[in-house]
Amino acid sequence: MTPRAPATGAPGRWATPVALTIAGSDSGGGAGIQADLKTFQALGVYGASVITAVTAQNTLGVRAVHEIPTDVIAPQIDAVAEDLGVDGAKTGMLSSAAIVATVGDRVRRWGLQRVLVVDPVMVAKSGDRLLREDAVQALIHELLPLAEVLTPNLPEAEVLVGRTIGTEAEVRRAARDILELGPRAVIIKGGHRSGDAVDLLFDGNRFHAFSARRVETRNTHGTGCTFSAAIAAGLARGLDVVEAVGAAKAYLTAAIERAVPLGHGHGPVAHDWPLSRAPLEREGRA
Ligand code: PXL
Repeated sequence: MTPRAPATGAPGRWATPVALTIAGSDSGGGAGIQADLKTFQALGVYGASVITAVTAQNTLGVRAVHEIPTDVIAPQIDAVAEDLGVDGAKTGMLSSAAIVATVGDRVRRWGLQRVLVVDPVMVAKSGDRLLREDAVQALIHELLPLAEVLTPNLPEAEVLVGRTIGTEAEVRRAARDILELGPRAVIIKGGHRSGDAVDLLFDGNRFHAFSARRVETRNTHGTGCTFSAAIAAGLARGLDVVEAVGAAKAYLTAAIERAVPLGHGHGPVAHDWPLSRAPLEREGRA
């Protein structure tokens, strides 16, 4: 089929901006595609989804992974871009080098670079691998240069720069080095460090620190997915990167604070808090 007009960056085309997630399915509903769609809904953008892999998973871990064939991934992206258009997008679990290459090809074909958030997902909270070892170089060379914003956590940033990162100065040096790999901005997340959760954004000119009080909780499954989806939602609404990251941080922090126990492992965050005050009211805290 011949594609119709390329479809990005046309705010106002529909009454609701369209955000697209290209990611893996989490049957437990707390991470991946499911977290992304809940985040899009909560933040008032229309959510579309391209599934790259199906995981059999709950709050305790991943039991099985089925990669979707690339000849079913590319048409999913084409179908959404051609008809709905894409005002903001994110990538999450990409699993293999072939999937990374397919997604990179489609991002270029549809000109999604200016609205693309790349979450360099490598390992799940449970420790299970979500990106094959031999796909890391593909991610670095084929997808990072296409990203408007890259959102590594500390272990992912360490893989990208090939050394350990401990001090604040090392985080800043890593951000500079990661920008050399091609993304227009990088935000190194502070969730894996101690003390306040400080995320550091570098856009080539300035550093911006986004700080939130650390919430002591087990319910952190899907936080990375939720954060990158919230940034994509902000870009879809026409926010610039600094505004989108600030809004995403506020949304995620409140969602972590409002999480209620669900499952026997790392529970999900409360994606729906802007739509429902129920969790706080149940606890008599609202
Ligand atoms: O948070 C990374 C991630 C991404 N995608 C899927 C996941 C997870 C973490 O569990 O399950 C499908």
